[in-house]
Amino acid sequence: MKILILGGDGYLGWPTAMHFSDRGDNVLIIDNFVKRRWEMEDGIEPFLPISTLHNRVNKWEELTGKKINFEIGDLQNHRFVYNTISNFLPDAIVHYGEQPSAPYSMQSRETAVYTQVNNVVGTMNIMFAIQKFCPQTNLIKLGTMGEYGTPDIDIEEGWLTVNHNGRSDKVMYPKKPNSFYHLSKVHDSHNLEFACRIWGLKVTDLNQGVVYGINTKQTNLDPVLRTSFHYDDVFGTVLNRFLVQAAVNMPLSIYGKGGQTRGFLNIRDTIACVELAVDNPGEAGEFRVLNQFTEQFSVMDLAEKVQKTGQRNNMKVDIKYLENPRIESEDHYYNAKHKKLEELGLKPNFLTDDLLDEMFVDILKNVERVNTKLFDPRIKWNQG
Ligand code: USQ
Repeated sequence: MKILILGGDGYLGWPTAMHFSDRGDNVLIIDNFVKRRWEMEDGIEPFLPISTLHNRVNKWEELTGKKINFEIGDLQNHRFVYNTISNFLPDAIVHYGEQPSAPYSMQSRETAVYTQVNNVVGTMNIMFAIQKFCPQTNLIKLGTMGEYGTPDIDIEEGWLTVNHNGRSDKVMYPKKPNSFYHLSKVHDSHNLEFACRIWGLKVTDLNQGVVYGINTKQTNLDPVLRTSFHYDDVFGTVLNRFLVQAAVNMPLSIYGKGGQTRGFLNIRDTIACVELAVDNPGEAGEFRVLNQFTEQFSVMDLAEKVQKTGQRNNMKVDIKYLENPRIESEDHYYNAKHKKLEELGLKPNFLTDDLLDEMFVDILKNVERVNTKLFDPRIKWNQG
């Protein structure tokens, strides 16, 4: 298959590109390296140094004999998007090419507007290019579980049947997200659902939970192939941050009461889910939504798991309750459905003690790389 990976230089995009190349697909990456620029803006570095994309694809070819091609360009530039898609005519497009951080989007008016313009316009350019040049293409769009927020009722997979005044209809599940970033994905979902209805596009929206993990089968092959693992306050996700904090004997930074509950998944399962969506496309005209996570935990559950991981490795781990920099519920009902990917064949990698130990030991090996100044949350939701 011809597979186009948007955002193929990123934390998830690069391992996904190698995975499809490994199984023999013809992979083309698009990236504009802007994530590397955002890191510089906020004085952030990934845990371990990341090679240039040129070096990564060269190393990949040297080790496997397989070629990953890439085009450098911005999805906001529709001419670039049209040229690349009309030349490559992909069978599937995997779209990770967005600004992915809630804190980044909440820094200022500029970063909020930038996040929404970048994410919404990029996705619209892709939609229009598919409609114009390859309407059969299977678009797999990375959405987020955060689109739903934390409603006081069960979360369904994308759609909800509503009975109202004696009549019934299937509507998109109501959205109440917690950041301008999460809102950008809500806007994408609405635009894509409309494109399915009017043009008959084939779109799968993967509403992904919080991803953790450092390695995949392919990133383990060579240090040049590793992916960018973050523990900072802007791009680091909660479990990744806690494991790094524990490794340097710093207290775990629980925001507020720690009752915030989310869906979580291993980076290896991200790739498995995307593969299932590529290999099992939806119908033309169908806006298919799959909730992509394997287990739900509260922040406090994770802190306790990391404390125990420390104990197993002879380290004492403390907890610190910080004033929550975000505006979010800290104690709430949460029950999100996530059956459809398992029905397609997903075999989850659960968060076992062995998996926690493996990540923790990997971090301990390079503990001198950690910049402890990057733990404190600098961005506040109410700063305006
Ligand atoms: N949190 C802490 N302490 C920390 C960091 C985070 O208590 O040191 C809390 C946050 O307040 C929040 C929860 O942990 O309640 C999750 O925060 P996060 O930073 O791990 O994840 P989030 O901002 O929700 O965003 C991440 C990814 C985003 C993806 C989303 C999936 O950055 O790209 O869309 O997870 S989801 O959360 O399901 O919307």
